Amino acid sequence: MRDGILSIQSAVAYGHVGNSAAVFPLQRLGFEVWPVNTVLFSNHTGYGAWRGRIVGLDWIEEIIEGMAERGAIPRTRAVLSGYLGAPSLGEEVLRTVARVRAVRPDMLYACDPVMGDEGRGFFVRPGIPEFFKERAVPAADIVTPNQFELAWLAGLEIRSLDDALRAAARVRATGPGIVVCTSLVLGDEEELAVLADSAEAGWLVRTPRLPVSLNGTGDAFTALFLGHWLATGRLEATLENAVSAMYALVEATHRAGSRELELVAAQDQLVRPSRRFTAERVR
Ligand code: PXL
Repeated sequence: MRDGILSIQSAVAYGHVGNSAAVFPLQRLGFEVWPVNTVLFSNHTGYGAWRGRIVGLDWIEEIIEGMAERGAIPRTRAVLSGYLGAPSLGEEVLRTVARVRAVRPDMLYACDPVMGDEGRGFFVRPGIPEFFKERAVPAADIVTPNQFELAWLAGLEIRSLDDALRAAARVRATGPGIVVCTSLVLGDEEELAVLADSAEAGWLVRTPRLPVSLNGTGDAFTALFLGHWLATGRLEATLENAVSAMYALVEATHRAGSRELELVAAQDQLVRPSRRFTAERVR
């Protein structure tokens, strides 16, 4: 088997969030993915009702230990994490990252610091925001906060592109080489911007803002960004590819009137999006 991406996230049977939104796009891009599921729910929590259970930490540890016994640790090229139910699960993710990094210093940890968003504020358990800021983000290579999360991580208000660049630089100074702000609204309410910032340069892509509210978009985006970064190693191309694929996916979902990301129906768009958005250099 090829080297893989270890993706530690929720799973749902019906619909697409967490690993159920991240695994298929990575596979469709040609990556071997090793999902470790942290919850097994019927559906995402956006429905207001769901059934299923949280996977206990000891069970997750067992799965990772069993993978280690199969030799998976030195063959892990990246670890991907998203929504975390509890800081103790986060610590297990970081133990795993440290274990891989010790034998494979070129590994990448892509961390989506899921904490909240602009309209709703924080929606995670107490201790999770502090865990991300103090523990996970400094250990990560790539972080993908939305505007609300970036502002909180940096301790800055974000009202302009300059604010976002300042915030991204401040977060980069704590550890991660790449900070991606996934949902910037800069003046024009009809437009959504995505910023990818590294020590070398900052790139911005703007797309129309579609009138939808979907669960799992952040999970799919971080997966696509990680995949394209692993494939190209070029920030500009990675941002353009990930945003173009994501736009096509959300557009297809909107057109279908679906409440769940149309990952399967729009799978060719993940690889070859029909509309390409180009990045402008902003730093
Ligand atoms: O998209 C983040 C996410 C992760 N896990 C579960 C969710 C959601 C979003 O709805 O319901 C279980």
